[in-house]
Amino acid sequence: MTMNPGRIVAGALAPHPPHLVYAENPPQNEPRAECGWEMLRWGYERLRADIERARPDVLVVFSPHWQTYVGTHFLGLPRFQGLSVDPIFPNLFRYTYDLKVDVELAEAIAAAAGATGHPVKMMRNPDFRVDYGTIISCHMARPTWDLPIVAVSSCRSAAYYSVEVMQDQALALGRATAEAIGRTGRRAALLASCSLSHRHFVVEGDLPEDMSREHVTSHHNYLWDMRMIDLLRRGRLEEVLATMPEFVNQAVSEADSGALSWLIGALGHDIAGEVYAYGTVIGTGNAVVGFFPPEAA
Ligand code: 2X7
Ligand code: FE2
Repeated sequence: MTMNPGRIVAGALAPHPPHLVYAENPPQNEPRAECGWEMLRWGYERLRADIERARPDVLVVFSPHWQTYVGTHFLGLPRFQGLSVDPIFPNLFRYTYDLKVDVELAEAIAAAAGATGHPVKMMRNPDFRVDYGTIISCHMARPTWDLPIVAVSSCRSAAYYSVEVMQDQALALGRATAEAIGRTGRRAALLASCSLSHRHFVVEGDLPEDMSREHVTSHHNYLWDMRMIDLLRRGRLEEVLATMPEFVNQAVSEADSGALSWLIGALGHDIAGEVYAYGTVIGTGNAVVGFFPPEAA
């Protein structure tokens, strides 16, 4: 029997402010909200439908909040269950999760990345608490949790080397991800879990979902968000990479985690993004953007 070659059927910039899950009031999350951040949530609804149409059989998510300073780690057991609490916003996110992992694909990506000389490790501790970035991006992209995931950590090399080093590593990891997906015959949807500009207010209102208080922290950051979104919409992904060091420094972007560079490395060529939404969350800039490689149609 021959196996169909796998492919990336969808990619997305899928930010993970806990506020979005809070405002959706899913049964898994304990706190209750009245409303909030509708533009982003309605954008996610449309991304969801387009991902569904692409018929993926696995979600591969790269999260800035699983921080592994020695190399890249991958969830390595078929199931993880627990309670995930946002350390900064425990009032908004206390989420009971029960998720399935595509361990075969995770191991294949780890092997492909490891073969490039990058340190990799499988997380096999059954009590490991999955980070909120992974859970929120997966929840917003696929709230039914009917697909297994592959969760990829961020080794934070922008923090202790430079954005350039981070980006070289993330691009290589992206290429290894695409190669392993091809080899294992998966139809994968990739989620780069990060905000754009990432300076947030340090004081929260009594009612977190009071939208009369919500706006970007500075015009400077807004201009940077628009510059990056313009490149993403026009499919100028090489230019996104070239602009990344300045963007990260100027807008304190959460793309410093490598999530967006990893996605671009995996996509492997320029492709125009569909911008479903842009909105601020406690002052940070967030865009929901989908990429649907034509060769996967
Ligand atoms: O982790 C986050 C984030 N990236 C953006 C906004 C608010 C909270 O948490
Ligand atoms: Fe974050």
